[in-house]
Amino acid sequence: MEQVYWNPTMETMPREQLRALQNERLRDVVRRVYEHVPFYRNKMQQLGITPNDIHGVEDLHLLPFTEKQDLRNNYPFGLFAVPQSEIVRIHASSGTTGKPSVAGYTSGDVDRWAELMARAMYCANVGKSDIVQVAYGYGLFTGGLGAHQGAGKLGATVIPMSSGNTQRQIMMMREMGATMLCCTPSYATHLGETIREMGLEPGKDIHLKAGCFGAEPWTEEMRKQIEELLGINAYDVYGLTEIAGPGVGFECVAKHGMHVSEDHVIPEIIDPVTEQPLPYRTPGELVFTTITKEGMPMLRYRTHDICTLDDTPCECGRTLVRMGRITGRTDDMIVVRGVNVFPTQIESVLVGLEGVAPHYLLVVDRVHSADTLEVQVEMTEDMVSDTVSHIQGLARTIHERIKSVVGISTDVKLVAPKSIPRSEGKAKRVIDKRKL
Ligand code: DLL
Repeated sequence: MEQVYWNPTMETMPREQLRALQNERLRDVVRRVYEHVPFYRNKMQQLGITPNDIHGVEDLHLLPFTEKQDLRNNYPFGLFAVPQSEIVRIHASSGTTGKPSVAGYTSGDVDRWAELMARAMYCANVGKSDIVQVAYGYGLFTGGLGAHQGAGKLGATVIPMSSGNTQRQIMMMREMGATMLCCTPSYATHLGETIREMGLEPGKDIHLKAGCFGAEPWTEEMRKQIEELLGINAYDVYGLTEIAGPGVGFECVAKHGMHVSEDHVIPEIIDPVTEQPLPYRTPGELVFTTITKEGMPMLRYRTHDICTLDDTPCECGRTLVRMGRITGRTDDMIVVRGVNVFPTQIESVLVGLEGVAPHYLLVVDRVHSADTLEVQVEMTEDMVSDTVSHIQGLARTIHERIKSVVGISTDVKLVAPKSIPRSEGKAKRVIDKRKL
């Protein structure tokens, strides 16, 4: 039988056996941070617990949470569990305010992360004979190097493009015959549109067959759009600097949620307000405990990403739980006239609709003490030359559909093609003028 798993032992381990492994690794990491990270020792002492109280996953709820702010307070190396001389790599995620959060990786951490990303890419059918174009940014952001290491582990040929320089990306993709693309979904859309504008045809001029896209929320509608534009299979991949980078969650052929490599991390879903763990298939905030990281282990790290976890068996045969698509972040949510709105809800309405391009921007403001939400969406070239009444009709349709999804009236503004800035990395979907 054709091997469909990069690491069959770990990816299909019976759950009881996996639980035993997690218990052992959890006890080990709790002991390590207690001994080597004053922040965790203090937190545990405040809670009146010692490593002896943690026998396994059933005791996870006793452990303290870790917040992004804790990383900032201990900036830059305060949460490292090993001497700095053992750290071989630093990554950081750019915060909009204050200090970035810094993560340090030992050589073993880098290897394990490459393993996670190799699992993800292998799922997308990438192997030794593939040519992987990495168009995530290289640098402190984990996307570029994360995808690079994963492809390297599979023995694939890597084109380390980094993000941006779209014409050059397409030239390389075409001339090198890239078969796999790694970048943000918003940049994949931009690349796909530019390929079409250049008169190039996927399948004939461009030989991509798959893509691993992540680093920002995206919808099923956006997936279809990208698959059509590039003629590929598009897979979702999830990760975050504090835990490992891309590869923490990865989609299989079923494309029904991302498997979490539970031999390296323990995921939980909690109610973001009460902080109580929630059962499988209930949406809430995703929390991770790393159980194999050496450099900067994290206990119950609050991601602020919203999704569900599902332990029902997957048709691919992996026993690892699946996390659903990220529908938003608790801090991405915009509250307009008391109603919670996530950009992905609006995206699901807009993308794929006849007459509009998959580029949009939400502008929130407060006028005469009332919140307003303007939804700017680009028209296609065809639509621009259509009649005024058709354009108005399209705006009305969008308005009604958004209203039925989010429950509030918005100002829909159809804007000229290419007027919304394109992103090469994570797209900016919201401008909240109330916060300026
Ligand atoms: O974005 C790591 C990454 C790179 C993941 C490339 C996937 C591909 P950070 O910059 O630390 O790390 O940002 C992490 O990005 O908490 C989510 O809010 C968001 N995010 C990451 N992947 C996804 C995804 C990288 N597949 C933050 N869907 C996370 C939705 C995602 N949001």
